[in-house]
Amino acid sequence: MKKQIVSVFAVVLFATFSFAGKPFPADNAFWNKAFAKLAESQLTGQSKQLPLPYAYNALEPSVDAKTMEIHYSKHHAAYTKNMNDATTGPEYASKTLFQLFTEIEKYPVLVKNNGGGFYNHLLFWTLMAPVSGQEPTGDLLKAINESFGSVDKFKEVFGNAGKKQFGSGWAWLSVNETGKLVVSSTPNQDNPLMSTTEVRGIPVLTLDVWEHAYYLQYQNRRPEYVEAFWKIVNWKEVSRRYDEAVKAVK
Ligand code: MN3
Repeated sequence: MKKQIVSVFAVVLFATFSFAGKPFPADNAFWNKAFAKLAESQLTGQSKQLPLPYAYNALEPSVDAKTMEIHYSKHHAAYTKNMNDATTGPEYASKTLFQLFTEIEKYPVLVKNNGGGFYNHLLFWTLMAPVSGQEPTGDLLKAINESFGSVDKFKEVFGNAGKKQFGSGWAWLSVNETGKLVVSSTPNQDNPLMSTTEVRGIPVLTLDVWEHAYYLQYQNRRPEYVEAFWKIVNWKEVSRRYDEAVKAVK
């Protein structure tokens, strides 16, 4: 009996402290604190493209070399230049890119579109690799099973987010404010780091479903492109980002 009272007391105490430390829904202060713990937290509106971590033809046959070349050297380069041009004002000098994202409604749509375009692609390149047959393992695998039931079920949910996104946009797997994995999609160059996005979180996997990402090779067959993506997912990097994100929201 005494033990029961103690454990009930402990649960109430824990619940109180959890609530006090983590208001729901998570606010901008919460996200800014979480984002500051990420490896990419030093990015600003004046950041540069990183070198592509593999050759343009390295992801064939899932993604053809010409698409990779145009996507990286034209599209991503343009988002980067346009972001840099749009963020030269003094109001951007002391802000990181992630700080801008947490109050993105305060800035011109040019900053949102090109800041998103810069970051989303920077992230996307790291999440693919010229490997095949990799699957999620360890804590990431456990979390996927917990949130979706199985890896196959997760792939179906994420794949549908990409296939069904109307027009241009992105599919996302993110760690939300409670540390759980969630799938979502966004239009344009929006992402889950932005205050204007319905499902907020720290992205750990993403897929570009703009036509420029697949049209040369797949034309209107977006579902084929989405299926081919699973052959080149860099699960090691997804795991690293998952571990980092879970620590950041704690
Ligand atoms: Mn793109």
